Amino acid sequence: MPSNATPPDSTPPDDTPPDATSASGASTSVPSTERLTITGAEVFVTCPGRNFVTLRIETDEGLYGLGDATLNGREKAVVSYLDEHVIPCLVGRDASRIEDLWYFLYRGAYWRRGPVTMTAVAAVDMALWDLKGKALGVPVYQLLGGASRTGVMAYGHASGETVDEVVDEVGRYLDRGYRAVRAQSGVPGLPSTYGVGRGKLFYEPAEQGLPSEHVWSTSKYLDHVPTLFRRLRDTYGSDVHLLHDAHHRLTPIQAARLGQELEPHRLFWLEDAVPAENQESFRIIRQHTTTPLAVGEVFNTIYDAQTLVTEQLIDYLRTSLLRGGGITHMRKVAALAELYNVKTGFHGATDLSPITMAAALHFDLWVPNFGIQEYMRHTEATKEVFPHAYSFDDGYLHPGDAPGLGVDYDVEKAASYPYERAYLPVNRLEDGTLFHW
Ligand code: GCO
Ligand code: MG
Repeated sequence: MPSNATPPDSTPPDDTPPDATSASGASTSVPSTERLTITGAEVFVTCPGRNFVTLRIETDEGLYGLGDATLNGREKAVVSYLDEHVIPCLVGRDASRIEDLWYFLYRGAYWRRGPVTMTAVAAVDMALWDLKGKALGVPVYQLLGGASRTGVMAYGHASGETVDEVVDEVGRYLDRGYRAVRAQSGVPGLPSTYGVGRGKLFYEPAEQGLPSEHVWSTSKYLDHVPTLFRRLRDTYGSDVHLLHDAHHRLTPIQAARLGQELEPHRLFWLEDAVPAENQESFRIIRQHTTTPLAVGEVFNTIYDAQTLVTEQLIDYLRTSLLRGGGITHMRKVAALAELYNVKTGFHGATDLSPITMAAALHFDLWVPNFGIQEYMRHTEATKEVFPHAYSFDDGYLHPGDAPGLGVDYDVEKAASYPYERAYLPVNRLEDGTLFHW
């Protein structure tokens, strides 16, 4: 398009729906379903304990929508993608055409998929759903089809250096009403390992400065994990849902062995047993164990999960709205998964901002094949920057009934927490070989 041309939908199209008042014949306060023209958009970065990237899309009606654009350890890549390549194309377009804009950004880029692109697409998509909810005066879960349940079951993170510490920590989660807890412990003989938190209630793996290096031994880990879950079942019985994350560190046959050894302890799921670039590896695991399998927090599109879902190789799909292109794409992924008895289990680590958490909770409350929602609490400073309507009560989350996503962004407070470079750690085997983190 020549630079002086207007975007194709910048003038009211011929098929503009009649306004709600004249269509119904009533003189009402029915909210507008008409065109919402995007007048501008801004990207904000803040670090209230960790970095978050936020997209705010403004419209001619004075309404704005918010989207999360945080990609842990690669934040500035998404900022630049949005500022340089997405926002200039949004101005003048109709914010109410969510599906059309999704395809404009996905197909229109030619270079599809990948975490940077899909995080940016997700940020726009969340902001557009937020805007549509605000324009119509309803919470987003009502736009999706309404509530399918009264609350969203959440799991928290219990961790500790030793089994005793983890057992105590799981107890603290149960005291707070949680029905489901993920348990991770230090491994004897290893100085540090994935998932062992530095703070209570939240675990923040990214560290300021350049990437730290950890040491890993799969054999030490495999020998240790069954002990942890035996102790947890002995202590708390069979009612609590227990989860575990292997963080992509096993081979299929190692995962098969771990799954078998954990069967007596009846996990809710074993997560990220193997790196899932190769979806076929799950066939091997599946042939050997009935321990339920979850994967997908690093997936970006339906194609990353296609074999896993259609061959029923997994039980839960972890792809969050933030990585999977927003609500528009993930509802298609969830619909495919439903056909094959695969449930959702959205990633909900602290590196997803409260905007993603809010969007996830609207989706979770509606989606028929909901499984569970990960919930790591954000710091108090983060909650001040992102005031939100969602709440936790007795093990369940609820998105609240504010119009749109029900989350805001306090620009002034955010500005007092400037960006700080941070990276996720890397992992090496005991002989120095670079491994999966
Ligand atoms: C989880 C994840 C996280 C990731 C983190 C990376 O299951 O919550 O594995 O802990 O490591 O989101 O940024
Ligand atoms: Mg994980």
